[in-house]
Order: sequence, then C-alpha cells, then structure tokens
Amino acid sequence: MKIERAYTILTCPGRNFVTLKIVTDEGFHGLGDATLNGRELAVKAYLDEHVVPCLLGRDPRNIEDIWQYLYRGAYWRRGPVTMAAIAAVDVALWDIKGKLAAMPVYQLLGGKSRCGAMVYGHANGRDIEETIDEVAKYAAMGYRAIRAQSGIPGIPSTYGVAKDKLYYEPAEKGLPPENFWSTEKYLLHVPKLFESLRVKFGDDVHLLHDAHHRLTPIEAARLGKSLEPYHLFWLEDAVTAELQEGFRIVRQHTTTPLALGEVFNTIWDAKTVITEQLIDYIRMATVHSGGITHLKKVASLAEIYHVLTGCHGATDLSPVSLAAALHFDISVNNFGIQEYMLHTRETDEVFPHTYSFSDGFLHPGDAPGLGVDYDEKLAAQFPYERAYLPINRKLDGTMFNW
Ligand code: CS2
Ligand code: MG
Repeated sequence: MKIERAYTILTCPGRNFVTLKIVTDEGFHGLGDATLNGRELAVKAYLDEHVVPCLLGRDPRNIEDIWQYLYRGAYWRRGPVTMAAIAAVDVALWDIKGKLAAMPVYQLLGGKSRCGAMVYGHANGRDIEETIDEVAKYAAMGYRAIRAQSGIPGIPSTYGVAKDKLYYEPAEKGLPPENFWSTEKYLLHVPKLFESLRVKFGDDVHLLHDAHHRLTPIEAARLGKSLEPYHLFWLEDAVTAELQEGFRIVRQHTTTPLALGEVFNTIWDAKTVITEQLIDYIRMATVHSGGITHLKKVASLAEIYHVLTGCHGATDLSPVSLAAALHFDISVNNFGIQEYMLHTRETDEVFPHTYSFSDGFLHPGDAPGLGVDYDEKLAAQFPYERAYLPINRKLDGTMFNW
C-alpha cells in the first residue's frame, strides 16, 4: 500500500483550521489537524513544500518509521511549526490504520480503560456575579468540571473572558489586539472568585483556573496557597515554562494541583517538570506535540511519575484533534481530564464527527479510524481570514509574559 496523494486544506468556518488529508492507492484516506493559532500559513507551507513531497509512495502503515523520518530526517528538530506538521501526518496515518483494521483508533492504542472522558467546560464573566451565572449554566448542562475565569476590577479586558459565552474564541480577526494586565489586582481578585463559587456551588463540582503564564514562580506560589481552601482540580499555566526549574519554587509552597504544557511540543519540554514531579497534569495535545505517536510516549513517562493527562482542547484545535484526544484519553491508564470548548455550528458541519457529549463525559464513538470526516465543498465557502491572539502589556505599557 502506498500514499498516493496528500494535500492541505485551509478553511475559516468562524476561525482558521489547517487540515491535512492523506489518500492511499487503495482508496483509504485519513485526516490530521495542523492548526497553529495565529501562524496557520507557516504550518501549511511546511507541509505543502517540505513534507508532502517526501510522503508520496511511502507505506502509510509504517507510522513510527514515518514519524522518525520526519523528526530526525529534517535535522531541524522540535518547535511548534515542525511538530504541528508531523502531528498532522501522524494523526492522519492513525486514522487510515483504523479504517484498514475496521476499528476505532482507541482499539489500536490498547482498547478502553474507561467508558468516556470527563471534560471541563469554560465559564467566564466580566465580574464574579457573571462568572457565577456562567458556572451555573455549565453545571445545568451536566458538566462535572468547570474552568472559571473572571474579569478583574480596574483592568479593561482580560484574556480568557469571552464576549461570546458558549463559543469562546481566543483569537481576534485582523492584527493582534492589545490587553492590559496587573498581577497585583489579579492576585487579590482570584481567591474572592473561588470563595464565591464554593459558597454558591458547594464542594462537589470540580473547579479549574488558568493563569495563562502570567506569574513569576513566587507569585504563583502565593496564588496556589491562597486557593488551597477552595480545593481546585488544577491551577493551569501559572508560570511560563521555558525554565522548567521555576516550578520547583511553586511546588515547594502549595498543594494546589498544577497543570502545564499546552504550548509544549516535545517530551523534552516536559522532562524536568514530569521527572521531578513538579506538576500533576500534563496538558500537551496531539496537534502541537507530534501526534498520537509522540503523546503516547509522553503519557508513558508521565505515568511512572504520578502525572495524569489533561489534553488541551480549545476551539483552535479542530474536531480532528478533539477526536484524536478522545481516542487517546479513553485508552491510556493515566488520563485525568479533557478540555472541551464547543466549536461553532459551521465548524461542526465542515467536520462531521461521531464523538458525543453526555452527562459530563465525551465519547469518541465506534466508527473505524478517528470518526471525523471533512466536507471539502462546504469548507471552500469559508476562506482564510487573518487572526491573532492578543498581546499583553502591563498598565505602564511594558510587554508582558503571556
Ligand atoms: C487556553 C487556550 O484552553 C486553554 O487553556 O489557554 O484558550 C489558549 O490560549 C488557546 O488555545 C491559544 O491558541
Ligand atoms: Mg490554557
């Protein structure tokens, strides 16, 4: 069997997605997500110009060898563009293998370890009152875990607090918008938010929070300590993690569970925080971390250090990525939780899929492969639109950590 054709498709049904389609000489095809928010065209060019020509004629069943060929063969290793491109190929090949075997991908990964993947939804409001109302909506929809973000008094706009509540989209059309930030105001506000949420909703619902890499280690330690009475499920991305050792300081001071890694691309990015047990959840997702093949290795390393998985699942990860995550989630032993943001109706129509939500859990379905299709005709109606994540400045104008 040979790879006969492979091509990328760019579409914007509300937001941009880059998808790789691989077609074999025996008529099977597979899909991979290659979307890198705000840098979509770079991954598309990497695939079109440098990867697709090397794939033609190869046996699509040799997933591990093709992964190593693309990773080692390039000489220039790692990085989000490279790893998103490799991920797209890898996930498309798992999709093909599932179709060849007439099995859902999770069967090829070892079968089910659980019936479904517990997910967390996204509640955010301009202030504490509005955030409470949003949490109530997710609780009423059956979510058992809810991430809560709130605007901060004295700061005009805060990343993670959406205008459109149910279909939260972090990127904005045009050039990057600018947000402002004050760590002092934030650190005073967040404990009040979680105190109010526990008073209102009690102890049973899992509550999560994302600090979006905004704190220094000692500030993160203070936040973690001040949130201990409200027993968060996790505090995410407390500190930017290029310097993984920084998490030693956070860990020494607080028992609030820590999640990290949505921007990591390879196992090397997570090696110190996993092997020194500095985090509790690893957030890497197939699309930005080299696909299912590489994420399985990350999960195996994490398993022996008591670290659970909690795959990134924001709206900039396409339904192909969400499906890949769900097959992975229900098969690995050390699954923790899966992030879930609803895609828009247009996106769901471009990517018809078998996964479904019920009672706080997502289920991947039992179709052969990933269980996601792609409506190319419909996709063509939504041309690419430039969009970026916002940048962040302190109140005095200084460019700030993101
Ligand atoms: C967020 C994302 O889902 C999350 O935890 O951090 O909204 C993230 O900022 C975007 O996916 C960036 O593209
Ligand atoms: Mg995050």
